[in-house]
Amino acid sequence: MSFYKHMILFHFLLILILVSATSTNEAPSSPTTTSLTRLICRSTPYPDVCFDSLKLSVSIDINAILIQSLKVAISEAVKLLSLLLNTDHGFNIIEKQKGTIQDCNQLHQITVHSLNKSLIRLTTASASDTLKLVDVSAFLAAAVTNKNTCLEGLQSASGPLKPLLVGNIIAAYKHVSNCLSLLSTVPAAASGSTQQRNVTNTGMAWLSRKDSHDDSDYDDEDDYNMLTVATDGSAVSGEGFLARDIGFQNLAGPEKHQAVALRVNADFAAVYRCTINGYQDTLYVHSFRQFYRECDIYGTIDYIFGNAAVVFQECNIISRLPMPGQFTVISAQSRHSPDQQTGISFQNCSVIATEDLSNSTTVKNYLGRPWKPYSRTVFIKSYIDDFIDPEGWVQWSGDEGLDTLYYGEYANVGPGSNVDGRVTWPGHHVMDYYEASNFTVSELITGQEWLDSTSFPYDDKITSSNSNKYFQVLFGMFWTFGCINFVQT
Ligand SMILES: *[C@@H]1O[C@H](CO)[C@@H](O)[C@H](O)[C@H]1NC(C)=O
Ligand SMILES: *[C@@H]1O[C@H](CO)[C@@H](O)[C@H](O)[C@H]1NC(C)=O
Ligand SMILES: *[C@@H]1O[C@H](CO)[C@@H](O)[C@H](O)[C@H]1NC(C)=O
Ligand SMILES: *[C@@H]1O[C@H](CO)[C@@H](O)[C@H](O)[C@H]1NC(C)=O
Ligand SMILES: CC(=O)N[C@H]1CO[C@H](CO)[C@@H](O)[C@@H]1O
Repeated sequence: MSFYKHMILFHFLLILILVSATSTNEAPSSPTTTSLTRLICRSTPYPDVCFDSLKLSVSIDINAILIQSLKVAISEAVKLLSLLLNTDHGFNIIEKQKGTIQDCNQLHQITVHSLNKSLIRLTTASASDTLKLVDVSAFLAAAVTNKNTCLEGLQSASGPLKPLLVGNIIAAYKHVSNCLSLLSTVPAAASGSTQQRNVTNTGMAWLSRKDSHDDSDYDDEDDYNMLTVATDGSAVSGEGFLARDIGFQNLAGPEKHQAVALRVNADFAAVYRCTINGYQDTLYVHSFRQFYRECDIYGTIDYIFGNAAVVFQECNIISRLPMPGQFTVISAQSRHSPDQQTGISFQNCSVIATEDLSNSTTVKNYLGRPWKPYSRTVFIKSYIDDFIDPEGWVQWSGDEGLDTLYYGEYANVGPGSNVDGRVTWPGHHVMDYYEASNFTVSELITGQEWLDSTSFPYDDKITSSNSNKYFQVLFGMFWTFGCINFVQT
C-alpha cells in the first residue's frame, strides 16, 4: 500500500543521505540535495510547485521539508486571503454571486487557520507524534476540500476578475495539496496515544433556547425545538460544535432541488438526537471530523454528502419520495484525493423509507454514488430495508471513479442487505471485520480522544459490547455551540 511505498522511499532517502554525508561535505543546494528534493517532490500532485518551493531549502530531513512547504503554503494562502477580501469589497459582482465570494472567503479563512494550526502541531514537540500527524492530516484534508467547494461555487459566477481569482485559488492550493501528500511520507510514530482532549470554545457564541423558534409547519415531531437562524448561506464552523435535541429543517420542497438544511464544517462536531429534514442535499458533512448519534435524517437525493470524516451511529436514515422520474440516493461522499483520510461510515443505523416511497413501485433507491473519484462510504451492522435496489449503488457519471472509490458493506441485516446482486465495480467491497474496523469512531474520527468530553454516548468499536454507556444525562437541555445556520431557499 502507499504506506509501504513511502517507507521504501524514506529508507531510500536515508541511504542517499548516508552516502552523501560520507562522501563529501557538500554545500546546500548541491546537486545531491537538488536531486533529493526532486525525488521527494515526484510523489506529490504538483512536483514543479513542490520543487520551486523547496529550491532554497538546505534540509534533507523529511520533517523539515514538510515544515518548509507548509510555510510556503501559509504565505501563499495569506496572499490569497487579501485578494479575496479585496474582491469581497471592491469586486463589481452581482448580488447573486456575493454569497459565493463570501463563502469562499469564510472557507479560506478556515484554511489559513488550519494551516497555521498544522504548523504549530508540527513544530511543537509536546503532543504524541501519532496524534500530531492525524490532526495535521485532518486539517489539511479540510483545507483541500475548501478549495473544491469554493471553485464549485465560482462556476456559476462571472465578471472580469473571475479568471484571476480562480487562477490564484488554484495556484495557492497546489501548495496545500502538496503538503497533504508530503505528510503521508512522514513516518508515523510506533505507539498511538489515547490522550484525552476537551472540546473547547474557540470564540463562537452559544445559542440559547431564546434564539430558537417553534416552527408550526413542522409537525412530524412535536418534541423538537426548531431552530431558525440566519438565511445568508453561512454554516456551522469553528472547532467543537455540539447540538442536541434540535431539529434542522429546510422547508423548500423537492422541487427546489439542492436545499441544504445543515452544513457542518467544524472539527470535532457532535450531533445527538437531532432531526435533520429536507429533500435533496439535506445534510452537508463538509469537512473535518464529525459524529452523529441517534439522529433522524430525511431526504431524497444525495441527502448526506460532503467530504468530512464522519460516523453515524444508531441513526435513522430515511429516504422520502422524490420528484416524478427521479431516483433516491442516500450518500454522495466527495473525497477527491487519495491523501484525504475522509469518508462516511454508517454504523448500527436503520436505512428505511417513508410510507409513500415504500408504496411506490417505480422509484429506484440507492445507498450512494461517487460525487468525486475517491468517494468512500461504508455501511456496518445496519438494517437495510427492501426498498434499496439489489445493485445497492449507482454511478455519478459514466464509469468515473468506479475503480478508485471505496464502498463497503459489513454484517448488515434486513431485506435490502443482501450483497449478491450488488454492483461489480472494483471499488465495491464486501468487507471483513478487519476492513470494517478502519471505519470505527476511533479509526476514522479519533473519537476516543474527544467524544468523552461531549458527554454524548458512542461506541468506539464495531461491536456494541464495549460501548461507552456512561454519560451525563442533561434533562431537558440542549446546546448548540458554534453558529448554526438554517438555510432556507
Ligand atoms: C496565520 O499565520 C499567518 C502568518 O504567520 C498570520 O499572518 C495570520 O494572521 C494567521 N491567521 C490565522 C487565522 O491564524
Ligand atoms: C479536560 O477537562 C478535565 C475536567 O475539566 C480536566 O481534568 C482535564 O485535564 C482536561 N484535559 C485536557 C487535555 O485539557
Ligand atoms: C401505502 O399503501 C397502503 C396499502 O396499500 C395504504 O393503506 C396506505 O395508505 C399507503 N400510504 C401512502 C402514504 O400512500
Ligand atoms: C485498513 O487498515 C489497514 C491497516 O490497518 C490498511 O492496510 C488497509 O489498507 C485499510 N483499508 C482501507 C480500506 O482503508
Ligand atoms: C439497526 C440496528 O442494528 N440496531 C441495533 C443497534 O445496536 C443496539 C444495541 O446493540 C441494538 O439493540 C439495535 O438493534
